[in-house]
Amino acid sequence: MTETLDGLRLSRLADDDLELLLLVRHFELKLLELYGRGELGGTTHTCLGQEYVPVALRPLLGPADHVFSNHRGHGHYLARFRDPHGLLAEIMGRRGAVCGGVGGSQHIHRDRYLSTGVQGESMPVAAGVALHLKRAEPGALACVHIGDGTWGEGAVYEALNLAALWRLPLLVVVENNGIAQSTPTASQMAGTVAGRAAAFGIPHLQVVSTDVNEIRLTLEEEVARVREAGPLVVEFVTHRLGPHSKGDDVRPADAVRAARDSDWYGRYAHHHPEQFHRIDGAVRAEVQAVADEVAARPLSRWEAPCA
Ligand SMILES: Cc1ncc(C[n+]2csc(CCOP(=O)(O)OP(=O)(O)O)c2C)c(N)n1
Ligand SMILES: [Mg+2]
Repeated sequence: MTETLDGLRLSRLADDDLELLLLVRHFELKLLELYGRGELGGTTHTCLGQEYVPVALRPLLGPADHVFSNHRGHGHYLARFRDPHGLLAEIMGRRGAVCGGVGGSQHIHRDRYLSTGVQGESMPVAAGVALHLKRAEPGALACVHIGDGTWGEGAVYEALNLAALWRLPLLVVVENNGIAQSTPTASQMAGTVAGRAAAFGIPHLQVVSTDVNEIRLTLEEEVARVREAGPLVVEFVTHRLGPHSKGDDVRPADAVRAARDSDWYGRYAHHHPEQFHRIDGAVRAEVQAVADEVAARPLSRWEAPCA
């Protein structure tokens, strides 16, 4: 799959999709701002630049499907639940937190959604859940998000092996942003993600586009096939716009510039200015209101296991 002819044009989205994209963008920017002011503790990894991945996948996944997220998971959570209050409360340790404030940014459990900060941990867990789904709830799938650097974890291959052997309904979404913390992918990965999937006989699809409509069209049938036929690796070629977590961006200036040039945000504003500015302003105000309201809440208390 390649970009459309002018290389950068983005098709017009439904208002609802654009709202979600912008919700994730402004939520993440707000987190970095709150950190900068010392109002958040712990750590956080923003998905700035990668927001379109879970937004594109959203209508392709149903309530019976499980989503396994990683350390860069705020967009995955917001695309699933549209719950910025619960997530920010979790990160800030305030009342109304999704997991009582003990999970923080990286460890969230809600219904059929689970995230982990331990790289690679989710792959065998997702494969196990996919096995259960195949037996008990045929038609449902397990979707697991991992980064390019996580292909350095052995657990990934144990899970791929069994997923292929047992034809498990496992959708592996690789967000290949070309870097793992401070190590460029080219410096640590021999071969390719495609080659590694092929070694297990698992189909692989590479997505270069950042156009949500186009991505959905490409993936719709492929994801449907996972439900019946077995695993699929979808590799998004994407960019990390921000630092790895907070102030730890050690990339050379040209790498940061290349990431910014690929960003959907400015391009969408350029191509669809009226819709963009109308919704962008509203979502900025919404996120500010969420931050004000959540920051004013009392501290969270651990009372019962999270949902
Ligand atoms: C098992 C394990 N080792 C190391 C870390 C520390 N760590 C957190 S994120 C990260 C890099 C992950 O890179 P990638 O998979 O490409 O995801 P990205 O951060 O680029 O989204 C590392 C080394 C960890 N969380 N878990
Ligand atoms: Mg990476």
